Amino acid sequence: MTARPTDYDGNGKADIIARDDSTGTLYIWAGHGDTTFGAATKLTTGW
Ligand SMILES: [Ca+2]
Repeated sequence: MTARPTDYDGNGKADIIARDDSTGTLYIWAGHGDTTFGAATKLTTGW
């Protein structure tokens, strides 16, 4: 897995996006702004 923090949805709270290198699937964990994150959500495949 490779991951980096970025504000993917533009709400001012850093989210985590990670790619599963074995499947090329991108997941996002939406940040709550207090260092906690929501459940993983599949973004897209083919990465
Ligand atoms: Ca965000």
